[in-house]
Formats: sequence, C-alpha cells, structure tokens
Amino acid sequence: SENYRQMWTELGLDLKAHDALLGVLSEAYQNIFMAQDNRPEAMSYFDFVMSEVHGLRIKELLDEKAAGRKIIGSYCVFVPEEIALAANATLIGLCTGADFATEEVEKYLPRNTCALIKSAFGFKLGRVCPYLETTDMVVGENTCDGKKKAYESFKDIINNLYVMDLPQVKSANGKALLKAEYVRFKEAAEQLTGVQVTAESLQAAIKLVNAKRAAMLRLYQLRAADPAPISGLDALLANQVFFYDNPERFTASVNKICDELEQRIKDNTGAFPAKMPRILVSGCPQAMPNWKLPAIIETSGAVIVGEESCVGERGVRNLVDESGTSVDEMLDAIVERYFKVDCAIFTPNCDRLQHIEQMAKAYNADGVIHYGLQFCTPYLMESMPVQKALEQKNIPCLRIETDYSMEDMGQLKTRVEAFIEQL
Ligand code: BJ8
Repeated sequence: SENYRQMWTELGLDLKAHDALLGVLSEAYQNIFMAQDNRPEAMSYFDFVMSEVHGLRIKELLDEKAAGRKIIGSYCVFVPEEIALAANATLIGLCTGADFATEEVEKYLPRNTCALIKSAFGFKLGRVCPYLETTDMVVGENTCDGKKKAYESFKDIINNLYVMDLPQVKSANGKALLKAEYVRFKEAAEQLTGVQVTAESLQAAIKLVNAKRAAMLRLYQLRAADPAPISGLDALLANQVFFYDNPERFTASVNKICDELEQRIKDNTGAFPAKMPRILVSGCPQAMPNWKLPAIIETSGAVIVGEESCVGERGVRNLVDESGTSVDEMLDAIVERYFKVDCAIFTPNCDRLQHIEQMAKAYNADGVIHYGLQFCTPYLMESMPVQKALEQKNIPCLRIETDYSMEDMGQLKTRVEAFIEQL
C-alpha cells in the first residue's frame, strides 16, 4: 500500500481527503455488504474488487497507459464502450454516488442541482478520484438540462472534456443525430489514441461488450426465482463494478456467480427466505457508492429483485447485432442498440413504462419503489405517470425523492417499512 500512496500522490490526489474517503467507503462496505447473511460465495470476487477499489484497478489502468492505451471516462450509458475499445482505449464509467467538497462544488453549481452532478464536480474539486485522474479524455453528454449546462462549467476544472450531443426524441432525425455523434466520437477516440477503428477491432469490441451485458442479464433473470438467490445489494454492486472493471475478468466473475445461483435455485436456497415481499426499484441511476435506498429496503423485510435503471437493466438490456461486416454496418448496429435506451430525457418515453410493467411481472415483484434524485426533473416528472399506470394495474408504487445525505434515513425507513407492510 506504500506503492499505492506514491501512485495516488503522482496522480495529484489530496491524500488526506482520499484517506478519509476510503475510510468511509470501507466502513460502509463492512456495515452494508459484509453484514448480509447467505451471500453467494462467488461474491468474494467483488469483496476483493472493493478492497482494491483505488488500488489494483488503478495500477492496471496506469499499466495500460504505459503500454500505449488511452483511458476515456464517461458519465452516461449512451457513451459506447464498443467504439472506445475498438480504438485502443478503455472506457471507465466514473463514480457519481457520494457528496464531496460540497462548499467548493456550490461555487460552480446552484444548490438545487441533482446530487449525481454535484458528485461529479465534488470528486474532481476534492481531488479524491484516481479514476478521473487517470483519464486522457472525459465525455460529457447533452442529456438532462442539469448535466448539459454543468459540463459548460466542468470545462473550467477539467482539461480533457469532450461533449457528445444526444437526441431527445426517438425519431428518424434523432437516430441520424446519434449516428453522426457516434461517428464523431469514433474520430475523436482515433485521434486520441492514434489507432484507427477497423472492422476486426470493432467486431471484437462488440463481442466483448455483448458478453459483459449478457452476463449481467443472466444474473438479472436468475433473480426471478423465489427465494431470490442473491440480494439486490449484491446485484447492484456487480452492476456498479460493471462500469470500471476489466471486461473479460468481470464477465467471467459474473458468470461464475450465475453458476452458483443456478445451483442455489436447484437447491431451493436463497439470500433471503422464500415469500419475502419483492421490490422492483425504478428510476435514477444508483452510481457507486450510493447504496442508501437498497440498504434501507433490504433491512426492512423485503428483497430487491430488479433495478429498472441505467445501473441496472435499462443500461444493459439489448445486445448489439454481431452480423455486420464493415465498420459502417457495425456502427449502425451500435446505434440501433443504444437508441433503445429508454432514459427519461426522451420525450415521449413510453417504452420505459412498458419495461417497468414487464420487469415487475417477470421478477414477480409485489411493488415498485420509484427512486428519484431531488432536482432531477426528467425522472421526478416521469414518476407520476409511472405511479398512476402501475396502480391502475394493481401494482403498488412508492415514490421516493432523496439525495446522498444521511439526514433523511429515518424518515425514508419509516416510509419504506410502511409500504412493505401493506404488500
Ligand atoms: S441514459 S439516466 S446515465 S442521462 S439524476 S444527472 S437525469 S438530473 S443520470 Fe443518466 Fe444517461 Fe439518462 Fe442513464 Fe440529470 Fe436526473 Fe441528475 Fe441524471
């Protein structure tokens, strides 16, 4: 760990603040994850990953850089990992799940900005994120108003920001914009790395990312069983690690967990007893290390059986068609896949409602908890028609609006417990 300290110093981290962050993180991990009963044995891989969260993986990324690869950071599932990989870059989804350097952040962003955006600024201004500091390029995207305006100021504190435009409507024009922006991103990645994307490299990248998504989808589907073979917290953790782990190793590790879960289902054993109330969580992404709501739910007598979220099934469903032979055909296939992501920044966004209902059914959920971050207009607005539609189908729905502070823990727990009790 002395080596790590030197590595962190060289990356320009504020060691004191960083020590404090790692302390809080490891304590939360112990209290929330290690305190669970009946965890799958193969989750030990993720315990290891978390114990090395700013260590081994950062060392690996620095080794990749020394060997000539580039690191690209992102804040949204619309940034296509396939294209980055094919251009000899590694894509890292950056953490935005904790408050940091709030006073500094509020010199750039109004108070009533969502916690996720504030967190991105806080990790940079507080100099506590080694992932951000290893990046050669960071991609911002024009999604919600909060993010797109925040990136204008982010340029002042980060020197390698690239902004991707995104459609807001699922029309032919919208699709054409997404294609144009993915072509432009391919060119920017090629310029960054000096490596041209070829049909071979793009096909290999598509297969790699498809395998990673397929492993997560396999894990999700196994959660339909009763008793649920894995806790929602552990499934969420795997999905959070999805964004920055080595793709091959991640895929193998998740498939190993799935093998174990299949055996558990055969043996009729689970992470919780059978007939527990089952919850589908839907809404804003729960970025690392945001475990607040799932920890409350799973210590209140219910099990989470699915996440309708970008850190969840919305982010990984649909694979890229692998039959294309030219770069252009493959780019079209990539556009087809990403254009189906039903983020609330789209208007209208009818697919999402259908997906929530489908997931509630497929995972035998007894109720849906809609998770909205305070000041997140797209998801908070959508939560009202979502609740109405679900209740019309006799699926109870609780709308939660919260942030990353721990101040409302007691109040949230009371509301969640009351909701679970009536299921
Ligand atoms: S594709 S969900 S990852 S944009 S919570 S910052 S929406 S105010 S994160 Fe997202 Fe891409 Fe969409 Fe997914 Fe704005 Fe809301 Fe904050 Fe949000």
